Amino acid sequence: MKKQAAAVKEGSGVKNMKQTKGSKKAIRGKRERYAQKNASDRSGRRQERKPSAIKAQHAEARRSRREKRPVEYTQQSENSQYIQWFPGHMTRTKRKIQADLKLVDAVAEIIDARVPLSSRNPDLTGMIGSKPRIILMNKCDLADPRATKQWAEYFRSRGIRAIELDCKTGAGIGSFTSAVRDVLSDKLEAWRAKGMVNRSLRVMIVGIPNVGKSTFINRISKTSKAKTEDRPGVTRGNQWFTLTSGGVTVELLDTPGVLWPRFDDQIVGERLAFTGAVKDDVTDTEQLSLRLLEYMKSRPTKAFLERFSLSGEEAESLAAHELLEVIAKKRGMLVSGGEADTERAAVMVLDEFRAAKLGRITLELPE
Ligand SMILES: Nc1nc2c(ncn2[C@@H]2O[C@H](COP(=O)(O)OP(=O)(O)OP(=O)(O)O)[C@@H](O)[C@H]2O)c(=O)[nH]1
Ligand SMILES: [Mg+2]
Repeated sequence: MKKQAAAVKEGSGVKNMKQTKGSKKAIRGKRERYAQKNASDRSGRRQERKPSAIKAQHAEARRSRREKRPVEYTQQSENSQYIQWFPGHMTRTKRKIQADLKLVDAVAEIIDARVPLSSRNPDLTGMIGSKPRIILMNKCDLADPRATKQWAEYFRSRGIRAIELDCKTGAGIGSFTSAVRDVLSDKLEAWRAKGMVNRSLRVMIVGIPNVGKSTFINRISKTSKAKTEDRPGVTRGNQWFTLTSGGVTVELLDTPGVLWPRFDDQIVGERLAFTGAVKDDVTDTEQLSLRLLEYMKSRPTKAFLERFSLSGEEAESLAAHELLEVIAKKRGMLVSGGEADTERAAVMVLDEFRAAKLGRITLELPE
């Protein structure tokens, strides 16, 4: 009886007397948690949580449940593949570019506005060295306009002259000649001092494959002499074009697109395959499209959901391969037996992404 009274006084009650050794440990843990919860602040007062704070916490929990936070697209997944494309003609092109650099006054590097970092060839940067250079951010019509502004600012803040370009409509083309004159201002001054007026400016156009180098040259020189096609590896040799703008003659050297022997970061190779800079034959199109769907699932655009008649929940909850099957069926792409034709659907998903039918998407942002 005395023992019982003592136990009650301690606050652990009769129940405590019946506990086994193991559950005593559990009770100690419970006590510690209780003590922590009621911990005093330095002034010795118990820290009490205000009802408003509790309310806010509950509201936040409700919001996060409702929001369905996007699943992060990760560097690697079971759908990732090793991507590499560096055929022999690219090695020859690199040599030719290096040899022809002495013929030009400046270099215009064309990059893809959807992947402004991944589409910069690190080897070209090394080769060009200190030659005056401008960057032409092409295919802006396919990229997210807000992201393009951020990238333009990114280059500007690094002292690099960058022009936002859309060779489909010609937007931005008008700034090219003045940008070239800007980066060559010292040279132009020196020429003027020597009496060398009316000298033409020579600019080499470089960049990765399929980024729009030849299309840009055709647009600005108002010709269709440079061969263009929607596949990488079209231009096979260096070729000169001439244009006159504002009384200045500019000679442009078109060059074949070059990649580099190994993508250190496989995500770079993947992005270049998404945007069509890497030949489709060297990738597994279905796997590539699954990776693209993994990306789209984590950041679904309105256009993506609408085009494939998907709900946000559907896009989020289905695995990429299930999503591809659903898309194939919704588009009536079936093989005999009524199964989804995922091969055809994969090509269609990539094509629609490349044509910005799934939205104007920029795959990378400045840090
Ligand atoms: N939407 C869009 N498409 C473009 C733009 N510029 C070029 N293209 C398209 O991109 C594709 C490739 O263009 P090309 O000019 O052949 O590219 P390239 O850089 O010369 O390619 P290679 O010679 O293979 O290195 C073509 O289908 C063009 O019509 C642009 O600003 N917007
Ligand atoms: Mg070309």
